[in-house]
Amino acid sequence: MSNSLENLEQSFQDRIDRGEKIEPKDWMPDRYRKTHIRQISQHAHSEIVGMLPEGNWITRAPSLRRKVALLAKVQDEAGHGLYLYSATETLGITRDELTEQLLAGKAKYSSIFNYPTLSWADIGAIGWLVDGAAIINQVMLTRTSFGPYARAMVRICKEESFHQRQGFEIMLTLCRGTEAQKQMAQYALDRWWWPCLMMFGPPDAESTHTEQSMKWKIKLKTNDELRQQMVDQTVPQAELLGLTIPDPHLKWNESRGHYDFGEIDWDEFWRVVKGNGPCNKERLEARRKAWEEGAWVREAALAYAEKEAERTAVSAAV
Ligand code: BYC
Repeated sequence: MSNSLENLEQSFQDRIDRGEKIEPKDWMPDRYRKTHIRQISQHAHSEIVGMLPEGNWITRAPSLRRKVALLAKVQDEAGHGLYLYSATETLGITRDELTEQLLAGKAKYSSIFNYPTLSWADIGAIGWLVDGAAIINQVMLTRTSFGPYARAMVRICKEESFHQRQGFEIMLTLCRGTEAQKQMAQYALDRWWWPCLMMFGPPDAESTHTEQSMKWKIKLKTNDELRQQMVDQTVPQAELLGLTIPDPHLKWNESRGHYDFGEIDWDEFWRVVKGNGPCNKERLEARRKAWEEGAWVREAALAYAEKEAERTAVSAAV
């Protein structure tokens, strides 16, 4: 490495160590840029693909109130995707390129959205657990070192916190309802619990990016630390609901001050990440269809923008 590049990298690291935010026009190491394009775009794709499992229940929500709340939640996810695509674009890649990467299977999105939503209780479980996990991860990201990402996360976290409450309230209503409703809630917890713990990513020892991302303060906590926080936070909530977490090894550990929990099936996680989960093909197909059917909207918006630019140029010349 040349001396001047070494100096640049050192002063970049010094800025991070001082807690300064990095902005799009600042000098940054190529790997920092690429890591952010990867992570923020994967995050954006997760928000957009994440609309599908819940969207599946909008027409079947059990009441008008539930329908309005679910509709608002799913629209929020679309908004989150848009802020995050915009934050990624500040790093010199276009939204079209990002979408092409997703549709070609080159970019990932969260494993959790490859599971089906089989009953109304799944909508409660997603809000309670999936958004619960998302908040734990994303509160950390409000203090991440890249300015546009950190700022987008502040607003996203506020909305996620409403999402989690609406999910928990659905679960509470079901658990206080009939025996069949409570069973439906339990069955949803049984199916979503382990995939939610997988959302935090592979164990630290197998996480390829954690060490570098911690140095750059992209991540402020490791995958395992956040996963533990999720377990510790959720156990009392499940107790309040009167539901049983499907883990016979779950036990409070006095000396650690945390819950111990059972082994995660990492083979299942990698199967899902590599495209072989229960709904991977269906999810990508839905995105492909939306992209193709939306082509005319993108073309029309572009034509309109060109006309507007011409009009502005003409009136400026007069
Ligand atoms: N699913 O070195 P690691 C939401 C990949 S959306 C799939 O630990 P990193 C919501 C990882 O990409 C929730 N892949 O990676 C929306 C890497 O592969 P590549 C999404 C995963 O990046 C709607 C490899 O495994 N949240 O909140 O340091 C409704 C090694 O992993 C997963 C975000 O995206 C996974 N679960 O840490 C409701 C938050 N985990 O890229 C809710 C932002 C890992 O080298 N992202 N992989 O091919 C992050 O914080 C980090 O990217 C992660 C992973 C903690 C997820």
